[in-house]
Amino acid sequence: MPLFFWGYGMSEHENIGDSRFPGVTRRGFLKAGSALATLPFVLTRPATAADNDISETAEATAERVVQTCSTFDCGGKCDIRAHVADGVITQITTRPDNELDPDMPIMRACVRGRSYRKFIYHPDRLKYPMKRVGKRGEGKFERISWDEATTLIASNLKRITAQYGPESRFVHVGTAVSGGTFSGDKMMRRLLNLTGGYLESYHSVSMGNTAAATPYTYGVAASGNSLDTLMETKLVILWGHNPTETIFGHTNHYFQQMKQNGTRFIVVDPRYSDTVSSLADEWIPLLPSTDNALMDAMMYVIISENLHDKAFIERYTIGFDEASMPQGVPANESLVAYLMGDKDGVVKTPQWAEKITHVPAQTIRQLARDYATTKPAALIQGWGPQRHNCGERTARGSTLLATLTGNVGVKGGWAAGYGGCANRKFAAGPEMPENPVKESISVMNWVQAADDASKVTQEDGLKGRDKLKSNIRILFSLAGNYLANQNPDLQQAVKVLEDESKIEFIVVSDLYMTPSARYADILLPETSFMERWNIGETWGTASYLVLSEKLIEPEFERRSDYDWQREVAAKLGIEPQFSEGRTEKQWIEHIWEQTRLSMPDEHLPTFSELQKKRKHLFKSKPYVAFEDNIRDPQNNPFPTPSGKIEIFSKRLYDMKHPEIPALSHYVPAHEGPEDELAKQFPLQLITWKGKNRANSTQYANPWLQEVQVQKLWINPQDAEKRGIRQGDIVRIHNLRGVCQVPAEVTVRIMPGVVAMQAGAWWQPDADGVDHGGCPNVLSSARITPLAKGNSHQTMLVEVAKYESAV
Ligand SMILES: Nc1nc2c(c(=O)[nH]1)N[C@H]1C(S)=C(S)[C@@H](COP(=O)(O)OP(=O)(O)OC[C@H]3O[C@@H](n4cnc5c(=O)[nH]c(N)nc54)[C@H](O)[C@@H]3O)O[C@H]1N2
Ligand SMILES: Nc1nc2c(c(=O)[nH]1)N[C@H]1C(S)=C(S)[C@@H](COP(=O)(O)OP(=O)(O)OC[C@H]3O[C@@H](n4cnc5c(=O)[nH]c(N)nc54)[C@H](O)[C@@H]3O)O[C@H]1N2
Ligand code: SF4
Ligand SMILES: [Mo]
Repeated sequence: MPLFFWGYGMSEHENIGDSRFPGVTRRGFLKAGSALATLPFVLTRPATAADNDISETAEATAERVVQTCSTFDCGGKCDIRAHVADGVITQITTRPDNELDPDMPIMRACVRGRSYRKFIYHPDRLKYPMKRVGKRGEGKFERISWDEATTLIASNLKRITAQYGPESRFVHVGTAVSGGTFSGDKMMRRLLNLTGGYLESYHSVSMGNTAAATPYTYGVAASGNSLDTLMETKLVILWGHNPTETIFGHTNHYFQQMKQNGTRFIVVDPRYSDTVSSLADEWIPLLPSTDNALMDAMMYVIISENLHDKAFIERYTIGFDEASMPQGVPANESLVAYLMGDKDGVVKTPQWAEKITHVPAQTIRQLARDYATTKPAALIQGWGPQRHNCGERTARGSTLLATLTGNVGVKGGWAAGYGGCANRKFAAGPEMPENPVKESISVMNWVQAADDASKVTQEDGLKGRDKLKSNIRILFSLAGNYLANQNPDLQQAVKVLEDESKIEFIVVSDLYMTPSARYADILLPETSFMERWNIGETWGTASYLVLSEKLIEPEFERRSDYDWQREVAAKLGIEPQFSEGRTEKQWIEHIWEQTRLSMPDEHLPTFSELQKKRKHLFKSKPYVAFEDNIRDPQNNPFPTPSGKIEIFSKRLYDMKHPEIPALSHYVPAHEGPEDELAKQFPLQLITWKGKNRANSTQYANPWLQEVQVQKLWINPQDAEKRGIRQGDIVRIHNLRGVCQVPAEVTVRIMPGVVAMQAGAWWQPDADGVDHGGCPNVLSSARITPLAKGNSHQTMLVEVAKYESAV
């Protein structure tokens, strides 16, 4: 059994959701946190109805088996079958093997889906609304009534808006409900827009760097095909992509078939991921953040061996060589000039790249040849490589490779860049009144905007104004753990959160007492997706909608965000405009009807038909991004300034920023292997999204804790140098923080790199040492230069043995 710190070491009897909560002090909690070995807090839960033998329950009552889905941001919208009897979920299964549905990709429940029941029925779930009684962050709360909670929210909204203006109101990242079309997070924005607006934020921490960079090549971001077009593809290069764990719509449905059909898969990743073990014919590890050096050398090989697609380049692109450069650019700025070292004297050979990436020159040469000579071939980049401070360059670099080899706009190829499919269809959402506040910040600016808004500049990401009008004074974090867990550089964030004179009022809704929930002033116990109505939407390249039905009644005083928001709206005198008289279910029916009307050709079922059918698959023809632009460029120019694919981007060139080169070529990353800081902190730490949680959601699910324990992956060479053996407790540190976890000494990670799964809960002891293995104690809040986005993955650390394995 893995060690398990449920709710910071509180036993279930001390469940913080209960008014009997004894007020575990920070000191008490910290002691509990460091008393790991004494094991007083391992979860032992008496059996409840939900744990009953399933077959017995099913026999005893008329069991209903309902296809449904979670609305998590987990990459999938799988075929979940909830077994419901007597108002209780008794079992979760998935599409049975004998149920044939030729139209629907097979989406079997992953291990997280199989564990939903434990997530929903766990005794540590929050039960009652609570208000903070200790210092902010201390974790002391007391139970209050819903009337008091909504009165406090309404009165603070009024007071803070009157004092600081609507610009002081902020709704935070909260992705646990973003897989559904309706959420408390969206409805909060609606409520705020009806009462003066709020400070909007932009940038997706998931793939915002890619989304910002891709249009500089193609004019638009979405550049993925539907995956059915890849069935004949002979070679797929998965570049920092791990869909065996991250799911990505119905990717695995197709990849598994392709594998059986003989498609060759190569994976470029510093880690031997589950995708490498399940799909790859070849694994190419490279040092994190050096992807562009590998790409540059591949382009050098392709061009110097005359393997590039000359006709394609000539017809559709600018910037390849000096003859195809835009006006007003001096000599030696083209791709060929860069690769041949015409300006800097450095020829971008495989030997050059080997030193930077640690990929052997011969492997680079072979990879380049394989990619350029297999027609068509698909280079598909995941989002791990772009969650770096060089992420925009990495994302655009892969588009140049796709272009050189003529893999853009062709069936079986892939344009790289942002791989979301442009013909994907969405459900409508709740109607959103216009936000009267016109300025917006990058999500990366929120700590600064809370600390001292006068310091947030346009260079940092401020839009619509040259200065913010107000600090963030009231913050809603609904279904997120982005105050003190998933956000980078936790220590600087919590310093601002702990200062109660900065953000004056923080409302959090969650199912659990997460590290972020501890910073709430008002903490609200939301219903789970099984206790609400919704419509689930797929990711990226998949395209279908699934009804997420309310299957069970909420227990205790749990309420959906929408439900309490109606009460707040009433106290602000705007309930009729806010709700338009609809219950949650009526909103879902309304949204479904709007979706149906907006796509008459799709023949969507009516809502009552949907309740029987459960899902709707959009039957689109196979879709290849940019096919029209390639077939008939005269009439369908690329939406770039030149109308062509821009290998060289004059728009980037004109920014005159050393980290935004016009060719998106290799530039050493801050805190990459070439940084001076590497002398002090010689290991690169990366994180990955593992199979047993969706970000931090379900972190504390005991079934999922058994699947995988939070550990630091370290190569035997690096471990040996530090006297670290399998299972030893190690401390990972840099100037921002210290984490303490067991070591997994494994060749699954390359030398020079260590890795930890993202999403573990932050559990600091009295000295601030994190015992949870939350990598954001160590990650950096540095903003990417073009997107003004996140770089969670770029960090240098040192690792030291702390205790021997027992
Ligand atoms: N099981 C599971 N699935 C999930 C999620 C989850 O938490 N758990 N989260 C969902 C969410 S919100 C998102 S945004 C997506 C994210 O999906 P991704 O961003 O694609 O997932 P990651 O695991 O962060 O990164 C993918 C791979 O990139 C590798 N990598 C890291 N740095 C580099 C680098 O510098 N170069 C290269 N070549 N590779 C690198 C990592 O080792 C990892 O194997 O996944 C979704 N799916
Ligand atoms: N180090 C590192 N950090 C990362 C990343 C990384 O790769 N590495 N990835 C980043 C990415 S891509 C993302 S998307 C973010 C995700 O960061 P967040 O958006 O904060 O997502 P979660 O961590 O899943 O937190 C969601 C919270 O919502 C709660 N929840 C679940 N269901 C419900 C519900 O129905 N109602 C309510 N009210 N709450 C609910 C869960 O218990 C959980 O505490 O993390 C980012 N952080
Ligand atoms: S957690 Fe996500 S990927 Fe797993 S079964 Fe549920 S919907 Fe599918
Ligand atoms: Mo994400």
